[in-house]
Amino acid sequence: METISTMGTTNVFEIRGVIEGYYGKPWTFRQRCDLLDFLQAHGMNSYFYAAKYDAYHRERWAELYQPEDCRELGRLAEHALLQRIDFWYCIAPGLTLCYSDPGDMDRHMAKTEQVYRLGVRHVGLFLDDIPPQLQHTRDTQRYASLAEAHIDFIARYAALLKEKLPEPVQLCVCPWQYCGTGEEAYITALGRSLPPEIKLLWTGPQVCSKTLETEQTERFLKATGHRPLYWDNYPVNDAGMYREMHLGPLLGRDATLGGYSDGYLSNGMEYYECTKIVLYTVADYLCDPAHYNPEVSLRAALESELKDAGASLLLLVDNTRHSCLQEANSRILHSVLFEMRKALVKGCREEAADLLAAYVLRLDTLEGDIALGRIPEKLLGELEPWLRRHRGMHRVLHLTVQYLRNPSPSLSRWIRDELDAMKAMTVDYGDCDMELAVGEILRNVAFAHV
Ligand code: 14T
Repeated sequence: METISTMGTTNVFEIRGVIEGYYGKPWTFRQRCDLLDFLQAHGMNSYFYAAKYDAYHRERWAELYQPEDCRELGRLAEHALLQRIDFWYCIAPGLTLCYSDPGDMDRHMAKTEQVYRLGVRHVGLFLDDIPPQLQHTRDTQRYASLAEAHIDFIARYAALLKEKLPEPVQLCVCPWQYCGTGEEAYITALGRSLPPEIKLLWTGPQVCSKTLETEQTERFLKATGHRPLYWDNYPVNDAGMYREMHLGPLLGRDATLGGYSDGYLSNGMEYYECTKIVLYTVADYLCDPAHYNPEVSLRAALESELKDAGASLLLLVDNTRHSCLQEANSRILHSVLFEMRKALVKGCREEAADLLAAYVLRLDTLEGDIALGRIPEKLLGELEPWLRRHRGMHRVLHLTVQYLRNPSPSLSRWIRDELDAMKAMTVDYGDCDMELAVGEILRNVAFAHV
């Protein structure tokens, strides 16, 4: 049942939810239950289980779950039902599957039936991130292309779902090619051959798309005969993005997208607590795309999770928001450095020191909040490498204030050592301008006693 206030309007996404589809440590049972509660509380309705590093989802897709895993999956499906969240169990057999082998289809069906018995009524067939060529001679003899093999396998699978399972089961497919325009040969052929009730996942123009636009969606529909079910690769930070922490709000998704797609799923980060912060903004967008305000939503998210400490954590968040959605990082720090440079150009060193000191004071407040236990340990644990970088920056800026007020060669050396130590840290952090600004100061501010 639809409960959100935007019910009836055309731009609401039908499927609204989260996909656990990243490469990395899967979320725990407790985190997944917490997520299901969160989804329900925030107007979303779907959870896609596609944990790349659950061996039984991908590598050992052909094997059935052991009884203990089964119990846990069953409890999860039950919890989802209780919260009225559709639980989509996704299987990714493409690494080894022989499409034309009846034995492989049997194994695939047996796995489906295993989760069906646990209460699953929504399944995904995932064919992403697999070799682009058919791997088995049997298949190359039978099919002219990967698309043809996929079309045939999906059609037979869909028929078996209807034939063998007493209750209806919804099916979605993640195609081998999951991004672009929709006009590429593989996806056009696949889309056109599948009936519209089989949903097609799509990440937009890129794997991690900077924008998702209604026009792109219409083009996709025209080419494939399907409305895309958006798999949005945000905030996910796996693969080449592992140095980044994506705490920025959702950006760049058209307000009218919901009326032109089958739904929207956000792919999470393995850092569950951090993911949740971003999901507040995703939920705000999904519930009322036309009035979504990213910055307001982000502040509200931090406040809901952290109460008063939210405002101080915003300082760290501000430096960890670089992603495919947005190159710019560190709005707050940038404006401080900008004002400081203006003061220095005028020759007002005291004014520059005061401006920076005010920022350092805010950083002190964050440390105070941490010391007082106002920021949950779970969140701090996930943020550890980024927090370490943040603290390095804090030390440098603190010393720079002192240096501006009372420069000395030893202080200069100390600051340079701290900056060098930070270079060894392997996280992306939005304060590179800080290094430049501090470097300038060290070069340009004369020592009083020289
Ligand atoms: F199927 C998809 F829609 C999809 O996005 N697949 C994976 C996904 O599991 C992963 O979390 C995401 C973000 O890295 O991108 C896809 O995986 C890739 C794609 C690449 F182009 C991993 C590495 C790549 F170079």
